[in-house]
Amino acid sequence: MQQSGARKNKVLAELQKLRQLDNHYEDGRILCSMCTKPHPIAEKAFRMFFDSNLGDMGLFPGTTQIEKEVIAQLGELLNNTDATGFLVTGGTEANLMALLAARNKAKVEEPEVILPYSAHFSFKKICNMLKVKPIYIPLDSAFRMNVSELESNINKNTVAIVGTAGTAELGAIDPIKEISESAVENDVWLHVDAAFGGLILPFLKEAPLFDFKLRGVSSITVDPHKMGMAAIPTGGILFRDRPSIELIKTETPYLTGKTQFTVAGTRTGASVASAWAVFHFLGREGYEKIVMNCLKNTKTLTKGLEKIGFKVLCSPQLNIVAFRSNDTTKLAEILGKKGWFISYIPQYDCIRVVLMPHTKQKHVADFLNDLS
Ligand code: 0PR
Repeated sequence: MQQSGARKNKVLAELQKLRQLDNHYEDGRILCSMCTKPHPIAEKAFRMFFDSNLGDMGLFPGTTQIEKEVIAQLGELLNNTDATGFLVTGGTEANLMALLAARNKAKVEEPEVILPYSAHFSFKKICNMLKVKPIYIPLDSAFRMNVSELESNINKNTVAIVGTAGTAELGAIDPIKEISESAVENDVWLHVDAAFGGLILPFLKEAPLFDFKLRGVSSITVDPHKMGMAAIPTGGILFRDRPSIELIKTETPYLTGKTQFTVAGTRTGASVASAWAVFHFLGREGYEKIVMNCLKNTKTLTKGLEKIGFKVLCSPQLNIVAFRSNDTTKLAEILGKKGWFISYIPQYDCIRVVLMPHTKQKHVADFLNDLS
């Protein structure tokens, strides 16, 4: 650090220069992200609450109430008005809290978690941190957990089963209904990772069951900073009921809040306010429009790719398209050189494109044009 401070304008100008090195969602070139440009009202709300800290809740009763209201709205969307939970840094922290609760509940010496091969890589970190052994289940031809292999892997050490509603790679939705039946039968915690799909599926006319309507679902990850258009970082974890959060409680006697449940201690209230603002501003109708638009762009891209002759891996259930060519790595390299940010997924030898709200019709047309 330099000895004496610099002038405000100089500091800001230097930051601006560095900011210009970043890529911007508005350019329409970012097709590899599950985050997007937060809604303008999210930015305003974020600024209003930028110094509020949910780590010391008693100091910020207004922000505390906002968090409760956002959780209540998410609970309602996910068919459980009794749900309880928190807004955290993202899907990783949300998944961590769910598995921590499940592990603490089960109290077994050699804990195992059952998850499909398609589970997000955050579970690798989590299993490492929590010392839980991952048991991976193969996928079916639609890249969903092959439930016929589930039962035989459940044993006395199983602390949780994880299903995904919208996988990061292909947007596939595991058969949560069937998984839930197994979870109920075997009395095992079922965590649904709907970090991405959780703010899409409730706005579709026809969607597979994936939420608390299913009796076996104990917890759900749903991230407002993905399709919710809230500020980064805003993840969400919801538990079916109040006793579940007692499993992850830490006493914090000298703080105004007296207890914490989240992994993070100091925790921004700005995220919470940003989610509240977008939820209220858009309402269900606003989200429905955004989701429909993303799905329309998904359809345009899928059709365009097939017309050119690319193989689309599976019919997209969400706004994610995965495709391959004869030489997909080479194609990914060429697209990169042309300035497109796409993901190459080695596991499936495919290119993944996520059609987020910042991707407009024109960008899809430009992308197809370059591909053809
Ligand atoms: N669960 C699922 C199903 C996810 O898709 C993700 C992230 C997570 C959990 C973890 O969430 P956090 O990253 O919020 O902790 N999915 C994206 C991915 O890994 C995250 C992402 C976002 C990647 C923006 C790139 C990017 O530019 O693909």
